[in-house]
Amino acid sequence: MSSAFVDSLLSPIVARNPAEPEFIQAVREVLESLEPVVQKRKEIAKLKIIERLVEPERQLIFRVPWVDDKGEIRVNRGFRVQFNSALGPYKGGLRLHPSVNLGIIKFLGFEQVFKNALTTTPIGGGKGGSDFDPKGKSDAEVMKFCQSFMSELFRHIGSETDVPAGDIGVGGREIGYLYGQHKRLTNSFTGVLTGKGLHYGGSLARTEATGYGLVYFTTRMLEDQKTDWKGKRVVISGSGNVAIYATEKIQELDGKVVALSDSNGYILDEEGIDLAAVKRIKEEERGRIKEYLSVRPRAVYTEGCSGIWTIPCDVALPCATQNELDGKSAAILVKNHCIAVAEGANMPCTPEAVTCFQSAGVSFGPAKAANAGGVATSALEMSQNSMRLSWTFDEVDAKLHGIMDSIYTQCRDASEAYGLAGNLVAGANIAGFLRVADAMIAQGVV
Ligand code: NDP
Ligand code: 2IT
Repeated sequence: MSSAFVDSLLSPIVARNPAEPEFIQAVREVLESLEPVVQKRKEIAKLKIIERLVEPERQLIFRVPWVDDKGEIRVNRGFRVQFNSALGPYKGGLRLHPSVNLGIIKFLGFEQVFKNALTTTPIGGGKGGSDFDPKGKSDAEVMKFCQSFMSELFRHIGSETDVPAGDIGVGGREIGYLYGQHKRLTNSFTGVLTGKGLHYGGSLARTEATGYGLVYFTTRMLEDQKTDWKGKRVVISGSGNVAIYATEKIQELDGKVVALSDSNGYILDEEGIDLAAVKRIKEEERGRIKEYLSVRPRAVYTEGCSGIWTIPCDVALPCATQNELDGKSAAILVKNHCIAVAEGANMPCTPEAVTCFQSAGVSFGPAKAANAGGVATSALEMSQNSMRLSWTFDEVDAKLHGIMDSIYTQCRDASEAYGLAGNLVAGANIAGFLRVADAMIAQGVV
């Protein structure tokens, strides 16, 4: 969808940010939702809110040298993009994956600004990471990388400044190593990272939060169609943190998850996924999803990951990575009578896929709303750290559930208020934008 409004705002952004297709894709999607808002609120154009919002407040790129187990020196590139602090300290994960570059971190940081606003917790948006590939690395190598990465990053972050967390390739182990190095360098024990271990300041339910939150959000989408998870056949891509805990919650709600994947291929288990086996393979052994066949020989493994969307299902939850579900896959899901798609990953559906779902009347939950449970619970971890108190699992889970309900309501109400009822993409973009824009307006030209 192109319009004079989008084109005029986007062309200088494209010119200024060459070779960053994912960043441009994320910006374009938001701009496509904002025309009615800018028409109604004249000060937004006058105060150049959009022009300011698309320019990160600060972008850091740094060398990360480390020594591997063979004594070879390796050099990676580290990033932290501090995108917007209108609502609070920069907040967002660190991604360790060979595909990481500045454009990827900027798209993630940009999305994070709106997502964090939707949580209504006091956090701004940022993102970081490195092109380091944790696959096949020893524990010692991962630790050395994390220590080197933090040896530069520590100058730029702080519990009131910028609070990183996990993302692809960064879980409890990496957060532990990063935290230890930060503590050593600053001589302070502070809530500078979230996703920490429970014995040193982490929050109960943070591990589960993104997956559980995704399911709470999707429950509301299903309720709008007067249905629930009971007996629903569900396909989930990925088999990492988000995919595993989405599966766990769906099984608790009597849905049937039949497929999971990793970057090599996918498994289909018509009996329903044995989650204990997946957790052992993925969380403990750091193995490949293919190994699931040794536990469930009747399951089927297929090489290549995009084929997972050809499996007939009622609900599809892409939980692996950006642009993993394209227009062709979306058309197959529609043909197979899928009724709801919600994004656990960040921007996993291409624009063509989103258009395909929306025009076919498939309920579609966009990432910045549907996967906000992780960062929302990170904000709850920050609160607990500040209070020096720990809430129980049930307390955190109840707050998470309340936040996901509120995000759904905000998206629905904003879409209705701007004449776009049912379009949760527009609703999320508008509701998130207005929160950030109002804070930016109040704070002047900074
Ligand atoms: P993990 O590292 O735990 O798991 C990532 C999963 O996605 C793995 O199964 C991985 O397979 C697969 N994957 C990664 N890259 C690709 C690729 N290029 N092609 C195919 N599969 C791929 O990460 P998370 O579960 O934490 O993150 C998954 C998604 O959710 C990301 O988009 C992330 O940004 C988003 N997200 C995460 C949150 C969190 O709290 N963790 C919060 C909100 C969103 P393999 O092992 O083969 O690489
Ligand atoms: O994409 C995301 O929202 C995350 N990776 C979680 C960020 C966080 O700060 O918990």
